Amino acid sequence: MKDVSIADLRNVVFMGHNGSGKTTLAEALLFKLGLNDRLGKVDAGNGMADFSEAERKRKLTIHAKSFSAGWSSGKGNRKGIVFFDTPGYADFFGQVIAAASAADAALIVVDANSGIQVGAMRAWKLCERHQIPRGIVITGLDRENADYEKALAGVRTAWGDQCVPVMRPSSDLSAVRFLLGQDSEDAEDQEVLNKLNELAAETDDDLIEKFLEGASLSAEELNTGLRKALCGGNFFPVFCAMPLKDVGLTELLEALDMLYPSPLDIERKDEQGEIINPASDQPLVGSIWRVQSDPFIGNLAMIRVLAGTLKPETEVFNVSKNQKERIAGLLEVNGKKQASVAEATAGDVVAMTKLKHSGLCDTLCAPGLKVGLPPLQFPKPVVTMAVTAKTQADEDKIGTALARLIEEEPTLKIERNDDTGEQLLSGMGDVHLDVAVEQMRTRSNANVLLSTPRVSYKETITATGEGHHKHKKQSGGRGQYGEVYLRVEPRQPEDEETFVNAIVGGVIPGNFIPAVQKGVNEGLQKGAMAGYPVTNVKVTVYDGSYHDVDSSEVAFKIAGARAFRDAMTKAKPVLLEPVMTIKIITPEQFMGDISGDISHKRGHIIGMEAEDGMQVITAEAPYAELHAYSAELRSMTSGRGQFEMDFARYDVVPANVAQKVVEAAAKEKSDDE
Ligand SMILES: Nc1nc2c(ncn2[C@@H]2O[C@H](COP(=O)(O)OP(=O)(O)OP(=O)(O)O)[C@@H](O)[C@H]2O)c(=O)[nH]1
Ligand SMILES: [Mg+2]
Repeated sequence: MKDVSIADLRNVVFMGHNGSGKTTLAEALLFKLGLNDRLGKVDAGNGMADFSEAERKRKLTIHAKSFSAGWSSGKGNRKGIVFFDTPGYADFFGQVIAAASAADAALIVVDANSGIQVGAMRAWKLCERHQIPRGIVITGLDRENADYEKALAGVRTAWGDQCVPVMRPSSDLSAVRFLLGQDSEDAEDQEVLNKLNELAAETDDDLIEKFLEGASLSAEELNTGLRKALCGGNFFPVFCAMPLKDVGLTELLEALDMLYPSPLDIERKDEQGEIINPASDQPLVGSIWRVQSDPFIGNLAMIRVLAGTLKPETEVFNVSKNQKERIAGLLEVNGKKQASVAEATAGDVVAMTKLKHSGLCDTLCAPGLKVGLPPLQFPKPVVTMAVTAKTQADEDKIGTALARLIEEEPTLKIERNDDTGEQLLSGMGDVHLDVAVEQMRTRSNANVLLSTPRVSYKETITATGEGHHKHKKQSGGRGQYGEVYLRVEPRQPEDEETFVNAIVGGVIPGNFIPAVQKGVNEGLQKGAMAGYPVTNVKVTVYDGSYHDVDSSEVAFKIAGARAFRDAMTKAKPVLLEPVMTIKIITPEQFMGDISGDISHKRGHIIGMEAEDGMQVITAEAPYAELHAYSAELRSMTSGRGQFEMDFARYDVVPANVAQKVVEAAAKEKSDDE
């Protein structure tokens, strides 16, 4: 950052529950830091952070964004801060994961009215998993029914007494006090300061001796020690602020400067476990954490610089794509505001324009260097919908529009189901998919609809069946004649062919056999029960007859198709459905409801085990019953349960359920006619 040395830069990601006040805090800081000339409000839709149409309409954050600003504390060097506002809504957690990968530390926003909610717990877990140093800020002290002490107690109960309140609100809520570096006679303050001394001392053998001897640490020792403790995950400062009233913001900036790590304090390693030296004179390493489409300049690739110096109009190496890449311009992006920058160093987040080959999560390096970074793990999509075009013109646009969405969103997936012919879009929840479709509409003018995907049922048989058809028409002119006898039976593993020609003595001449097979194939593609593809069947043609003049390929094809249909109906056909393996992670208290619901869904539990204080349930259930599972599990567990599902196998559909599917297919067919 311009005029700011790396040691004076702080790079912090805001995380927390939906509606806890992250964007409100971000807006207040933007105003405080002079990036905005007024205080933007989420509810008024006039902020710099939630600026997209979709965000303003819903009054929530959908995309993670970074902001960069320099500031002066009045004493010492100029300081810099990069902060990320992230979504709290569970559907957009992929954005949080990406932003967290680009930050050095996290600030978990807890609202003083609601206390810790599931979104904050999810954020905490993410930080734990990635060893991200973190603190907590309790905001919303001015909200109705806000209770700072209760919120603080909740934080300490959930995350331990290493969560230390380094700030306190005054009793009339007109100010907050940052305890460090201040003298206080207050007993509670003394207790906190003593704890801070202890935590700092514990990071160093000499200091711990000093501490045990009763000597107090110097300000310098305390700072260094606390920052070390924070980086080591042994100290989580608790701050407080009232962003809407401009209370606590300066104190928060100063506290982050004092306690939070600079990019030089974070030991980042590459895939080989080698430490990446962040200094600006080292070779460049950076990673693209977000791709944002800009209506005027095309895609902006947001890079977090980890080491070295990035400059415009230079060549770099994209390690992930194994390809050279040319950087055109470098921009500092703050909401809609963009400004060119001359260079970026460790800790900075800037946007690169006009990249040809690079995309989300790619690693860029100095030419000649091949540093690989550990790949990010994103959750698998849990909701799938079919995407259909309203018109043919829309149809043509869909492919490109979908491909662009996928480039930007790590947790969206597209896939074509060859069995049903549907284009499927999967994401983390209904809102996620709605937003995606909205984006397609506004950006590409593609008018698309989402619908419940069809279940790819299949048909098969459970017995052997014999079928016969004689196709004979002799009304004037040349007639048609072909007769086929065939047998269907469940295919065995050792069967090599689906279609076996067992005709002897030429009762069906060899040149008509391919026509018979064509007829059979038609029947295999559209089964006799409900028109679904037929699987696991072996067909043997063993008898028939022909006519010297009237037999034709068409006649034998018709005879083949009808004989096959006849045989299928006699072979005890059944419907098959996809069955999924589901892995559900939930607090223990919801286990009963979840397992009851699974059996209600024709599923069953395969296993249960405890992991990290949560229960992990493995179950199987038919895909047809799981379409709304994401929303159902959320409501069953107040948002605390999560799940993943994978295709397991095809299973026979019970007769009563199959009958409904057959009826629905028949109805659809008659509607079509
Ligand atoms: N009184 C008061 N209201 C607040 C405060 N912080 C946030 N709010 C209100 O709470 C609501 C949600 O605030 P946001 O800042 O959008 O919350 P968020 O954490 O960004 O929410 P998501 O982006 O959806 O995760 C808005 O109506 C804010 O005006 C606060 O400190 N005091
Ligand atoms: Mg927000």
